[in-house]
Amino acid sequence: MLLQQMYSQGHYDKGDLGSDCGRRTEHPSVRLAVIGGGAVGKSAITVRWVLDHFVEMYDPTIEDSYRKQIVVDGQACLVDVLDTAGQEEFTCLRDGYLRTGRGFALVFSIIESSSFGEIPNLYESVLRAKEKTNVPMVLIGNKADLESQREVSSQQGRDLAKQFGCSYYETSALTGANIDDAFCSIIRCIKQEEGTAELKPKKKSKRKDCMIL
Ligand SMILES: Nc1nc2c(ncn2[C@@H]2O[C@H](COP(=O)(O)OP(=O)(O)OP(=O)(O)O)[C@@H](O)[C@H]2O)c(=O)[nH]1
Ligand SMILES: [Mg+2]
Repeated sequence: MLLQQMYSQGHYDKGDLGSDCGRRTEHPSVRLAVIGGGAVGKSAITVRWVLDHFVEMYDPTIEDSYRKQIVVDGQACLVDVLDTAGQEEFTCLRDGYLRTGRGFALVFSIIESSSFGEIPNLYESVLRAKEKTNVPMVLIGNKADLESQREVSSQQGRDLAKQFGCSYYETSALTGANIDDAFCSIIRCIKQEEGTAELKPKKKSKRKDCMIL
């Protein structure tokens, strides 16, 4: 299947295929890394966001990169997404992406409390690597469609995000729920940090302000 080949090669550049490629260089690019434990759905939410496709089969990631062009709050930008390994044997790659990522999606699975338990350590690793007390981040509780198997409550997720000073989203790569909002939130955080955009929080739904080109 063509789609399978594109993302298993580890790089999918939507801009290369889209009609907007001639303008790509005009837009600032942001680099974000999707991090979390094994099998929590990091690849699935990334592929859902970039390709609007649900990856049903579990194939542990070593490291894959994707590129997507979007408009957030009226400003076009290129997003480089690094889908990282959750399996322990690949933690040697961690230093690299912690250093190069500008923002981080911290992902756990709501049906696996141990994956939630791993998040504080990951959070600390990010702050240590960046040597900062505040790094653009979003906390994501994935597999929200599997409500009957839930082990981590929404309140636990919200409380942890509050401690981190970031937003919390419950997503489903299966249904696509909240995926755009979660990724757009982190891009806003990166832009705010970079000071490249004059962003005023909107009162209405954020979804409308995140447009995929
Ligand atoms: N029902 C449901 N299944 C999901 C969801 N997200 C991921 N999965 C499934 O969970 C399994 C693991 O998903 P992956 O995206 O490969 O997990 P990962 O975090 O990338 O795993 P590593 O690459 O090993 O770190 C796959 O079988 C996915 O289909 C979701 O939101 N809902
Ligand atoms: Mg993966």
